[in-house]
Amino acid sequence: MSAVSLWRNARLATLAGDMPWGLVDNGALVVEGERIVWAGADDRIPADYLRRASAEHQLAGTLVTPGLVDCHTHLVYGGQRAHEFEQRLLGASYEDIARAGGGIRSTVAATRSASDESLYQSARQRALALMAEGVTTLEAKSGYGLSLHDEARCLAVVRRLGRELPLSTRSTCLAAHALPPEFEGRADDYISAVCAWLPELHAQGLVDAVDAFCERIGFTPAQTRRVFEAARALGLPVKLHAEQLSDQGGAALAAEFKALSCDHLEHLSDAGVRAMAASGTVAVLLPGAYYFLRETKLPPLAALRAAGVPLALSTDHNPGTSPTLSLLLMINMACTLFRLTPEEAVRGATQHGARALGLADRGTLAAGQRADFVVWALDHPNELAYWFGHNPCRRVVVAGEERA
Ligand code: DI6
Ligand code: FE
Repeated sequence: MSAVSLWRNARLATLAGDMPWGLVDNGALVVEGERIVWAGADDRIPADYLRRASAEHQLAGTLVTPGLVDCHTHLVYGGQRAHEFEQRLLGASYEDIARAGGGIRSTVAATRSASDESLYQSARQRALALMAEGVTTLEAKSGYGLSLHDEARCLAVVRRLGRELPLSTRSTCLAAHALPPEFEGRADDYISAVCAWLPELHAQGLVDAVDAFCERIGFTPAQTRRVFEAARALGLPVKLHAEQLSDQGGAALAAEFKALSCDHLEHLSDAGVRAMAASGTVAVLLPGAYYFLRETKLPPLAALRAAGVPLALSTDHNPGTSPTLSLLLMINMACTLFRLTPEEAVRGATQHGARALGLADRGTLAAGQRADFVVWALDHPNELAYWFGHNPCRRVVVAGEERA
């Protein structure tokens, strides 16, 4: 039997059940091994657990939430693109810069020339920054290698982060992110290559899901479909960068493949909303990219809510359009920019973020869930959305173990 530990007298935002926040004042968690085995009112902890507990943490009314889930990042890359930010301030658009050979391609060159170790170390520093604010599950995509060898190197970095840090990671193959220079003018051939790489990358144990950038400056719906068919043949779930800069009908296509999520969605149509609702696909909102590109078209939030599409929230950390390392800031921005309620935003960065990764074992505080949770120097969970540029994270537990 594993050791039992008690976390007592907390204000629990369980996000479980139907009550606002799933709030339990003067609550307790019982942890055994990697799991929460009991959650509820402190004065109702079963006697057996009280007897068996080998550790007891008194929290004096402070807030405990599920660990944060950052479900969409491009964490692994070489270099940075601060100079493009300057060019945009002088009037160039993101699409202008991409068409002129900058943008994603400049990061591809920097990534290809970086050593495995430097790719790992830079991604590790970024992961540590996210973790310092309570992130316990992190998704990271490839997409800056764009060759079999370099995509494998980037995905291997994601696996190594999960092995070496107190964090769970999910790796997504986004080889269909941009056209590499050696395939200039031959996008269909590049997609054929990507479809041939997927079984290889999967055989190396490097892939949990497959993503694509379906956009005017990315790949067409027909090309995206070919990538999804290759994923389906391997039994891998799909996700999609859909309708970020224009409506390509990507969300409906992704829904046809029962995608875990469609991400960005500023230009999503009503038909796209309906398709996502019917397939149970999560909408991942990325206010960092919206803010940094100074977009003005909001994702269709009222329609997504009305259709019952779960709303997740993520940093989209990447060097071009969202160089943020703060999921807490995204919670605040989801409220200020997208008008989410604080509760919607926090659920988006926990419960629904987990769902966007196909992970049913986390994102709420309930018996049977992984013991991933955060103790905050806050009284109420609505403060997670209220303070910004401030980190109230005090203690983090991952799979039952407190981080040093
Ligand atoms: N959408 C984005 O916002 C990022 N990728 C994508 O498909 C941008 C990536 C970059 O500019 O490096
Ligand atoms: Fe992205």
